[in-house]
Amino acid sequence: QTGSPRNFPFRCLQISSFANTTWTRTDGLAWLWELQTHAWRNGSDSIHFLKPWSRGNFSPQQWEDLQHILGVYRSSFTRDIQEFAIMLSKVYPFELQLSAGCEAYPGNASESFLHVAFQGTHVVSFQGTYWEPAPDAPLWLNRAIEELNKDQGTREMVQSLLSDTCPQLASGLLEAGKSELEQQVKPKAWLSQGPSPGSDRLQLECHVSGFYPKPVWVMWMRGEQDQPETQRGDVLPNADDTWYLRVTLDVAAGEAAGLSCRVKHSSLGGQDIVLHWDGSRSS
Ligand code: J81
Repeated sequence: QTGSPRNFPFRCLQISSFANTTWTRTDGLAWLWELQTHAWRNGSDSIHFLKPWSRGNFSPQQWEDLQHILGVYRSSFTRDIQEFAIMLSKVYPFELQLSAGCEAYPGNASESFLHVAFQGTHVVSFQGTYWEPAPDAPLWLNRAIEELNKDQGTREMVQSLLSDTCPQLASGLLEAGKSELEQQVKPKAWLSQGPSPGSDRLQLECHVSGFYPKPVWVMWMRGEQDQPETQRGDVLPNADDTWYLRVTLDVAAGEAAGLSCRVKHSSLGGQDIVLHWDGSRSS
């Protein structure tokens, strides 16, 4: 894999809650691949940098300008949605989520996207130069989309943010944060006994934590044999940009001896971690 160009998408998420006609809040966050780079809390005038390299290659003036555009956008968005809610008789409370971003490819190419979800379902996207309904969007949305498309100034701004600003920010972030993005952090692993799944049965737990990047392989084994009944949890985030995974196996109490947990991760360079279940702990 070394030497081959890797792509790291840059994603911005906006979460807007409309509780009733007067109470709303909007929060924003941005991620480069697995790392959160920015946070924009409701009511805050400025976008918070979460990494020393979150400025990318933007000048202070470029950040000023971007923050100004986004500040105007946030209050206009809230007002627009409240007006749409009246026009379309939408019942409070409701949630809107925006997901926008881009990915820069070698040779100045890039791809961008902007999707909007209403109550968790994708309803609108920005495609090229227009707002468009999602394939199964409800019909009532067409009136909102018609209104949105009348605003040529906003369409031009969205287009320029997606096709110029986003890739420029993303490639600057990529350059500045490359070593952190490409770092390898080794997992630690430990075993424990979970709640008993039944009489004479044991739940063996293998915990793996502190690794980066996210892809990891963890299996309960008997010798060289994978145990297919191994149950894998979700890979969960730690607070320090590393990951955690718990993998369990239910076995008859008499069969726990001889089992081991094997961990493969890119940081280990082929030196898998192997932990053996201590038969004395379960007797
Ligand atoms: C309940 C219904 C749900 C329907 C789903 C709606 C999806 C909404 C998506 N729309 C938006 O995100 C845009 C919201 C704001 C926009 O409509 C404009 O009000 C706002 C201000 O526009 C005015 O000033 C601009 C200059 O500041 C231009 O002159 C414009 O012509 C004029 O109308 N527009 C902006 O703030 C532009 C920036 C958009 C950035 C979008 C990033 C996601």
